[in-house]
Amino acid sequence: QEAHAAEMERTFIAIKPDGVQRGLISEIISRFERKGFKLVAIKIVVPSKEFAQKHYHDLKDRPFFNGLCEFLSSAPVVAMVWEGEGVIKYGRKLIGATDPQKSEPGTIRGDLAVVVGRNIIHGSDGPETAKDEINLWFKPEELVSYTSNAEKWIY
Ligand code: 3AN
Repeated sequence: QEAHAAEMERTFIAIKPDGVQRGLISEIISRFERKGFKLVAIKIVVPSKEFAQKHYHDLKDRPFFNGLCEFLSSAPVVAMVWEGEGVIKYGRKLIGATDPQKSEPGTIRGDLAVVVGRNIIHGSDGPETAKDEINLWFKPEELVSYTSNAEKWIY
């Protein structure tokens, strides 16, 4: 039985300034799309430093916190919400380990990034952070619910 769209799991994914400037937007979107996840919200924004601090509030005591927030707010970020069964955990799998030196080949960071401070993408790390991050970055009306009926568009 098909799960109702409103009950489907959702996660927040962001392509950070380095990913955007390196021209990796389509590459990253395509990996989530081909896996079978569904894009339900997307926008390109330059977050303020205060906004970046809110987004990374869990890391406020880490030595790299300030540099990280400076970086996230320095240039456009592609903010997205992806939907699908297991998308939070599997999204992290597609992304790979935080340190690109340790992420496996075949993952986004493993294939496309080199250093931890410039690891091109963010993904929520659990159901609670997913909910918080989606609410921080998007208004409810910016998220869509739809059933894709691919057959309908084949003539
Ligand atoms: P992830 O993004 O894999 O969830 P977190 O939440 O531990 O990892 O870290 C958030 C971000 O902070 C990372 N994506 C990375 O950009 C940055 N970061 C993490 N560890 C370091 C570090 N040791 N030095 C510099 N930046 C770091």
